[in-house]
Amino acid sequence: MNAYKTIAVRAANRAGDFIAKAFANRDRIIAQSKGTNDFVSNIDEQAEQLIIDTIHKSYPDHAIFAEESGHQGKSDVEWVIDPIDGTTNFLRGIPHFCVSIAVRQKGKTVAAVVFDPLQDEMFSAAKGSGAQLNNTRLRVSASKKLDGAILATGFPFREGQDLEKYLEYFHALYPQCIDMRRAGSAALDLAYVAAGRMDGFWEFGLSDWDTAAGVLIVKEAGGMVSDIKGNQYTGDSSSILAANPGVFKHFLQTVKNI
Ligand code: 2AM
Ligand code: CA
Ligand code: CA
Ligand code: CA
Repeated sequence: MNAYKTIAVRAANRAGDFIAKAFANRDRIIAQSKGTNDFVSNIDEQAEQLIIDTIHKSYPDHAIFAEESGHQGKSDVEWVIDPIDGTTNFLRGIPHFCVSIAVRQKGKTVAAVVFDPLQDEMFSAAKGSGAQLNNTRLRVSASKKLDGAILATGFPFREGQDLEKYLEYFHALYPQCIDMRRAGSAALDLAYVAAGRMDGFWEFGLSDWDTAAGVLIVKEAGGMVSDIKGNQYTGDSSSILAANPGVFKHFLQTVKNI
């Protein structure tokens, strides 16, 4: 196994166990607001530190870019960490959240894990070696059209986001597909596209740490990723589309005039 992926899996397991215990013992969770509709808890912060400690034990010189503590160190290798993706679910007692960790070498993602500790599902990928769920190889769904597709999405809950624009896309897409799901964890949405549970995923306004791991897992499972107009996706893009190749093509055709 890719050495970085081994450490990412170890860090995600450690943090995931800690988060799952806290989820079961709800009384030790202290939530704080970071801004409008944006929450963090002591568990996010402690899980992030566990992940960073685990990485630094094997790679003391590697750089870190983590949601709650920001940038740390300078190196060709950078670990992009979202300790709990789906904090709103976590705080509400909704059992749908994950740990997301990506490893970048000179700016290219080479290893990734998305771990759902309650389902004990470890989605992972190493560049050029495919994607797995636990020990099983992953493949995106085979559906060729939007007709028959289920798409995951996220609503524009962030301050300053354009709800009308989002609804224009929704109006164009919704009648074409079976249904949409809004589950509240972008990293798991991407992992589910990789696993063929969803045929595609689209959202506006995500951050690098939300998508860094999931994007590699989708690509290594045979999926395609771009921004919502079909331009190359980077961690700074203001929108994301990830889907199997057939749905990807039809999605872009459907929204091209918006
Ligand atoms: P987070 O839990 O790490 O903050 C989905 O829309 C994404 O947005 C999630 O991956 C989640 O990441 C983030 N998010 C932040 N606040 C949210 C909210 N109020 N509702 C839904 N998602 C939220
Ligand atoms: Ca957050
Ligand atoms: Ca997140
Ligand atoms: Ca988070």
